[in-house]
Amino acid sequence: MRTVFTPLHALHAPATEFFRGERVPCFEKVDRARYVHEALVARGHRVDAPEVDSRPVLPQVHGERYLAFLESAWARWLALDPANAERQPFPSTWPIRTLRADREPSEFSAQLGVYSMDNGTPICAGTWDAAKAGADAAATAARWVSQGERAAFVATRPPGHHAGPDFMGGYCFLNNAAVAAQALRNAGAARVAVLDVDYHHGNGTQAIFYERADVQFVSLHGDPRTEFPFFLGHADEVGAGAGQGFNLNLPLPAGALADAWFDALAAGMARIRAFGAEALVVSLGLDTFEHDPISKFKLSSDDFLRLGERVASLDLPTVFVLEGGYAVEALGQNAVNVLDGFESA
Ligand code: OKP
Ligand code: ZN
Repeated sequence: MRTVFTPLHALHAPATEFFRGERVPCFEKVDRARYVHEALVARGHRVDAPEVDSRPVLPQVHGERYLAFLESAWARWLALDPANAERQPFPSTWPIRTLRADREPSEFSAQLGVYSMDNGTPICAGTWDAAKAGADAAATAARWVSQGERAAFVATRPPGHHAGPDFMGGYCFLNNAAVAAQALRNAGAARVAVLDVDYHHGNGTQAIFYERADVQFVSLHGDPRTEFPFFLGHADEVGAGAGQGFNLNLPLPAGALADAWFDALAAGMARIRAFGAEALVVSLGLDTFEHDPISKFKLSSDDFLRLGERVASLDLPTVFVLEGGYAVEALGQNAVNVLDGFESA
C-alpha cells in the first residue's frame, strides 16, 4: 500500500502528561511512529514524504482563530518568560458553565484553556510543525486516493480525532482524518464516510461534521460513561440539522471482547453501505489491542488482519489515518496487519 510518513512528527515531543495527579512520561511518544515506519518498510510497503500543503483545507475543518492560536502558541509562551523554553504550558482556567466563553482573554494560559478540552494535551516547541506535517500527510493520501490509488495509509502522529473545530484535546491538535475527508470531498467525492475504530470516541471528528450530510461519521469505542472523552460518544448522538441521521455511535462496555467488537463493526459498515459513500477514511486507532496500557478492549494482532479484510469488503477508495495505540512495540505490526489484511481481500 502507498503510505505517507515524515520524520517531522518527532518535533512533537512533550515530556510529560498528568496521570493520577502526577506527571508521567507521555504515552503518545515519538517511538510510536518509528515503530510504524519500521514495520512498513520491513513488510515492503512504499513510503513517501507528504507532497500536498493542507493549508487550504485546514480552515474548512478548524476555525481560523484556533489555527492562529495553535501556530503562535509556543512563541507566545516563550514571550512570557525565556525560561519557559524548558517548561510545558498548561491551561490556567477553562471557560465552563456560567463563565463567558464569548469574551476571549488576552492572557496566554487563559486562552490555552479556551482552546483545550482536557489537561492531557501538552504542547512543545515543535508541536505546530509536527501537527501541520501530519495534516499535510493526510491531504497527500487523500490526493493519491482521489487520483486512483485503491488505498493509502497516513503514518502520522500526533493523532487527530479528538481535535475539534476550535479545540485541542486527547493528544490531538489538527484533525488529520477530517482533513483527509474534506480533501476527498474537495476532489469530487460526493459522500465521504469516516469510520473511527480507535478505542476512544472521535469527539473532534464528530463535532466537525455533526451538521453536515456530506460526511458521515461512524464510531466504535469504549462507552463514554467510563472512558475518555467522557462527554461525547453516546448512542443518541445522531447528527443535527442537515446532518441528522449521518452520525452513528456504537459504544461498547470497557472489557468488550473481539466478537462483540466485530459485530459492532458489521453494524457500522452496513450504515456506511446504506449511506452510499464514494470514499472512506478510517481513523485507525490500534489501542483496541489487548495489551494496550490505557484501553480495555481485547483485540489480538490477528484481529487486525481481520479488520483490514472487513474494511476492504466495503470496496471503497480508502485513506487509513493512524490515531491511537500505546503498546508501542506491537504498534507497527498491528498497523501493518490492517493494511495487509485489506490488501489480501
Ligand atoms: C487519544 B487517542 C491519562 C489521560 C488519558 C486521554 C486519552 C487520549 C487518547 N493521563 N488521556 O484517542 O488514542
Ligand atoms: Zn484512542
